[in-house]
Amino acid sequence: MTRSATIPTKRSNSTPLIAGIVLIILALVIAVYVAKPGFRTAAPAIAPTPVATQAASVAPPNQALRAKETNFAFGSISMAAGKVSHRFWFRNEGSSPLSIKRIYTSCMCTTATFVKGMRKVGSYGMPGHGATVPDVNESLAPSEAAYVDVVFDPAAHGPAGLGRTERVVTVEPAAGEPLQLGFVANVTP
Ligand SMILES: [Cu+2]
Repeated sequence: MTRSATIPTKRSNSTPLIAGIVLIILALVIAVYVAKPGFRTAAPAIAPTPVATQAASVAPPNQALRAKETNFAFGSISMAAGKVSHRFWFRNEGSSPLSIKRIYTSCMCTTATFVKGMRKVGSYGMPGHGATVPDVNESLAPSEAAYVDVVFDPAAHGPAGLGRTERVVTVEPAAGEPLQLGFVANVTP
């Protein structure tokens, strides 16, 4: 009787202590995980969504040209397997026609072709080194959508291009802020 009485007393004394320790460890684990620099980049499937949401809420209300997504992750791609492509949709959310003035890329390994319905214009590359990128001068009616087909050649830089690679395609309307469409890839041999 005396024994069985002391055991429950011990248990009930140590239970809050154990629970406290477990909570502290749990908090530390969460803190370390969130503070890790790789926390965001380690999850490419999740990363585009917050970025896109942020861009939409930060954009000024008079910004008519809106992209469906402003970031895309190819994941791991192989130089040997050749070029990869991704389609970035955007649309004129304003109430008047909008003109796409220019489209250009941040590097020569990346090209972008403007496509609206059956019409294809481009492809456009990186400006500079005496090379001027010709104007697009395509218009979008209110609510009209179009896309750019972005092609990335992971072998363009040779072995120097291995590893994490980020590129940006800029779609410049005649008025308003340019659209920045980014992608990331991990280039393997
Ligand atoms: Cu490049």
